[in-house]
Amino acid sequence: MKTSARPKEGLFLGLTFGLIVVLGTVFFFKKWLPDLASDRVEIDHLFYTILIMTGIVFILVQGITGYFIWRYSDPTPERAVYLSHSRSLEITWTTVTALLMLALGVWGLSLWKNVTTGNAPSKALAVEITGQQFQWNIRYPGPDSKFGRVDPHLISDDNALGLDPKDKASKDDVVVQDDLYLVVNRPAIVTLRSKDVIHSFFLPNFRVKQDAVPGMSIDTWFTPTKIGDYEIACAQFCGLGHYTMRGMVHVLSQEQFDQKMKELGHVSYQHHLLTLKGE
Ligand SMILES: [Cu+2]
Repeated sequence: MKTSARPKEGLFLGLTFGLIVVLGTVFFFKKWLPDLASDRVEIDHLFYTILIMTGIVFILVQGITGYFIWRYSDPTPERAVYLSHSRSLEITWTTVTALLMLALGVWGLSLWKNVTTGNAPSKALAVEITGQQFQWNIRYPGPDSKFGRVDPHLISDDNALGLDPKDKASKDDVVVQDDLYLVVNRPAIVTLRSKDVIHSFFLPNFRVKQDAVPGMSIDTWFTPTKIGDYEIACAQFCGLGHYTMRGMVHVLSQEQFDQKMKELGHVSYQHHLLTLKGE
């Protein structure tokens, strides 16, 4: 005859796992990514594929665990079936998991190759971005489409990148802080560098995140697809002012962009250099 009641622990733990299932389901359906403004839609596909796969497994495992805790906390002698092992079950879950991981790995690697070393179209807009505590120095090659020479010895408050005023190609380079101008539907190749510590160039709306490492030049490319203003964040803790290391991407039409470059050509550091030299 059944006399003893189910112990409180079983009920409590069972309900706790039930709560995890409820919360897991709520978070599963939340909006995970900000509005997409670039051509990197495949990153979203990969992200949501992984989220759906792991989300379903997570919710199932927590739910079944909670149910078993509750079910077998019943002190009436109903024993669970003892299973030492099952070869076919083990082979199945190992193979299926391995194949899924392999597929995700191959997909992820080919995607990564495309956004980092993949060939950007030749009409791409070239921009060089140098991280510095705590700002983004953004350099455009100017009308000659050539980045001029820089020399670390020439770095000063007025010349953040050490542009060499004796180099012709440097003269028309445009350097601005924290405002990145790009052209809608025109691929952009960003070359990332750093003057001091590791920073991370993060454009949430563009699905772009790439470290800027001292001593290295790292390229990444993407195509903005929507006109508008978007955030640039530093995603690598880089010092006390890290939280202030914030900029904006302004996606413009080609005409607006050309106009902007003209304006900036007159206020950039390059202009200061020429003024200093009395030219
Ligand atoms: Cu930083």
